[in-house]
Amino acid sequence: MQQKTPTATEAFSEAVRKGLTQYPKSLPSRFIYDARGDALFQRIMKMPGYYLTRCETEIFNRHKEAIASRFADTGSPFNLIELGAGDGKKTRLLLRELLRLDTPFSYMPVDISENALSGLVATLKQELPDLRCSPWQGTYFEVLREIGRMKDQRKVILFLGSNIGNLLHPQALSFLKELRETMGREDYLFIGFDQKKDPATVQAAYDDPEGITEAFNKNILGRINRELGGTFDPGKFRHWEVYDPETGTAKSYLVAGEPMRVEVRDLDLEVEFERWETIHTEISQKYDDRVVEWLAREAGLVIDGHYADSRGYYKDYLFRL
Ligand code: AVI
Repeated sequence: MQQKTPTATEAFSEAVRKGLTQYPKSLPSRFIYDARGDALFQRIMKMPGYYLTRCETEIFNRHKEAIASRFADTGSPFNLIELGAGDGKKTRLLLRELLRLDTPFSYMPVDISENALSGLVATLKQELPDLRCSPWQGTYFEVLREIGRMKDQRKVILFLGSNIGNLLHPQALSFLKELRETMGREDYLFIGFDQKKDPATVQAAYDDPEGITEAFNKNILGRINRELGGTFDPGKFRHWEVYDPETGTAKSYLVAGEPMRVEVRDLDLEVEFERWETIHTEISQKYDDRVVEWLAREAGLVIDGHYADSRGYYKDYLFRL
């Protein structure tokens, strides 16, 4: 029997119930992203301390010819599938370069947000009228199933922005293994991995003085209030960021500043908080070559090249079977 895919509200409800009734409490970071969360993340990407986006843009500016010619190196047509395409700003640098080459390709931006996709398609129509573009709206899980059916067509899969860093190593590994299952001998996987660096630089990227990251983190509470009848007072929680330079893991928490009882009416749930009790909301993993090599080996992939920014803050790796 085929399992029914839960609706977005069911998945959110399930995660909130599970996360707030366990000890220590936690909520999955993917639920930070509704329209407000998306807008806050756009502001984060422009913050002076949030170096990740600028580093990947620098990599694309510096290496776009080399990267595009690797994608097109077999000379056969391919589908360029971007997981979590968002506004596709950085990718446009590569798309422009790919259009200059002779190899035909189709761009398939994938995103969970219909809003983000329609904005992206409109921009691409204007800026790159010759581009063949077939957007897909869906979760990574649904999309992986579809990609798996495209065995006869060559693929280059993009997963940019160090989005992989929001997954724990075991989750990242199973995601890589699932991607590997969809790949053929001539396919590539191109992934951005934020690198280990001065701990103060990482800390500052996730704890800005303006409080934009704090608002982003607290949006998960706002979303519970808006969508599930929650009674959280986000002002009573503190945004707390911890970076462990040994493991390379940056962890975001919301810390209760006083004891409280919160209701989530639609779930018929009452949650107690003691003073200083935490909700763990996000990890942002930082990597080095050794860890990326380990992930690749465990997933049955080979690293076939990598591209770094001038400071070595960030790397995009090219994987194949
Ligand atoms: C989307 N993701 C890669 C961001 C990151 O750096 O982990 C999300 C983010 N969280 C706080 N600031 C940015």
